[in-house]
Amino acid sequence: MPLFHTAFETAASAAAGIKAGLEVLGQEEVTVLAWAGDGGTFDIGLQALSGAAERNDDIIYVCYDNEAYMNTGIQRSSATPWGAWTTTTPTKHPKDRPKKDMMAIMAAHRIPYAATASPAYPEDLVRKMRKAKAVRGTKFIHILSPCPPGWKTASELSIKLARLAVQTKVFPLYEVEEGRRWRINLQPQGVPVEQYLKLQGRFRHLKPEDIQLVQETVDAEWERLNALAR
Ligand SMILES: Cc1ncc(C[n+]2csc(CCOP(=O)(O)OP(=O)(O)O)c2C)c(N)n1
Ligand SMILES: [Mg+2]
Repeated sequence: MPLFHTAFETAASAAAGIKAGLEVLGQEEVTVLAWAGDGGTFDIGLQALSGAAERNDDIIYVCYDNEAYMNTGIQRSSATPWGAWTTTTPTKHPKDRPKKDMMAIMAAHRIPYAATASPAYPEDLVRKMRKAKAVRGTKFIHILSPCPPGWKTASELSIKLARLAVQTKVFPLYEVEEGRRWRINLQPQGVPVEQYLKLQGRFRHLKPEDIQLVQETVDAEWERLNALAR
């Protein structure tokens, strides 16, 4: 598969340019996929992604979200959840802002397809990739993936953690068409968020009242999503 490695904030604009070039060459059938981290997507590449989405450039954009700038040593991004430790949000001053709602931002662009996905649910992930490939215009796939050194977790717990993120409603699996039709793809069991948080060293400093606040926020966000999907 031909691959173009570009500056991390330019994933969307580089992909849009490659697609335009292929169209000039008459190779419209080639799928162009951009792969970027949460820092590259939620923060530094947001403007390039917004531009591509507003033009409805025919690309699949995958955000591989591990909730921090991991390659450079675990700095907070706007995808880092409230309460998390990172090297720039030490335990005395953990992150005091919520994770940016990237799916809502993409839905607000009224792109044809946006979806969340998880390595713990590979059939759902593959179905969404196939769907994205079949649709013309900008497609956004948001994948949450644990990072053992950044989350301070054991590698062998990664898939369990990815599954718990879905089953606690921290990261629900859903899709949005044209920014208007919202569909929840899996009904979570509603496992208490504590089960998810307690496995991760980045949340070890949280007090019971902090965990309660996370639970209330997750429940409120889930209600909001359910209302959109009704
Ligand atoms: C313009 C620019 N600024 C800073 C860097 C340094 N840098 C390389 S990777 C990275 C972190 C990227 O974080 P994210 O997009 O979340 O991907 P992750 O490493 O977590 O997979 C940074 C800041 C860079 N490569 N280019
Ligand atoms: Mg990252």
